[in-house]
Amino acid sequence: MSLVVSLGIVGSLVSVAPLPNAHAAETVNSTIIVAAGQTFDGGGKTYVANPNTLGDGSQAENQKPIFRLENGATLKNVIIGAPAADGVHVYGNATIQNVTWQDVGEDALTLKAKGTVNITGGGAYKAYDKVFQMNAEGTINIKNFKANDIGKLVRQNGGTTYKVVMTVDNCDISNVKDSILRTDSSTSTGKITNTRYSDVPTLFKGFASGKTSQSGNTEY
Ligand code: DGU
Ligand code: CA
Ligand code: CA
Repeated sequence: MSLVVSLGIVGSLVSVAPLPNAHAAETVNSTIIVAAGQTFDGGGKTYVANPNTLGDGSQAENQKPIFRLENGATLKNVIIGAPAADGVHVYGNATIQNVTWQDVGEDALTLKAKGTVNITGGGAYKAYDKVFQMNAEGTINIKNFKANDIGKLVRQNGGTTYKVVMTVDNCDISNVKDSILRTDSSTSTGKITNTRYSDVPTLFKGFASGKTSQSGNTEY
């Protein structure tokens, strides 16, 4: 009798006042724009694309991003789940802090206009091809980042000759199909320091001689 009564109380509490689910993902129907100089702090929440409006996260080109960062914007404490569509697009400088792509879509982040992108913390997983795509000149600094099961960590858009500076520091990169940093430009530079890596065919691909440097790395 008392068991039935207490279960009844629990049942009515749950139905009247359900606890908010901190782990519920938010489905993004149209790209979230972070205005110039502004910060978007996701507070650890997971965001996924509506596959009908942004893209299904396959290798099909021309999908839309979940986030669009204008010059000087910051994106922090965000988990991007599946489908991830075309991830994050950056127009100019950006700061990316503690952003994790659980299952990279077409790619994870694209530089669309000249700038410097500083990425610290977070990680990227299950990228069939590219994680960070550089479609404009600039710099990408990746620090304290983890990547596993990826094609390439950074790719300068194929066949382009502008200069991209790519640095990787204190990262953990594993199960890579192609390379960590790849360019076709003779002026671009790549630097990998203090990084652990495993199952990586080559650290650098396509760089001119003298344009790469590495130190303090450990293969495991
Ligand atoms: O040649 O430029 O994959 O931004 C093809 C395209 C291609 C880009 C890139 C991207 O490299 O669309 O996703
Ligand atoms: Ca692409
Ligand atoms: Ca893309």
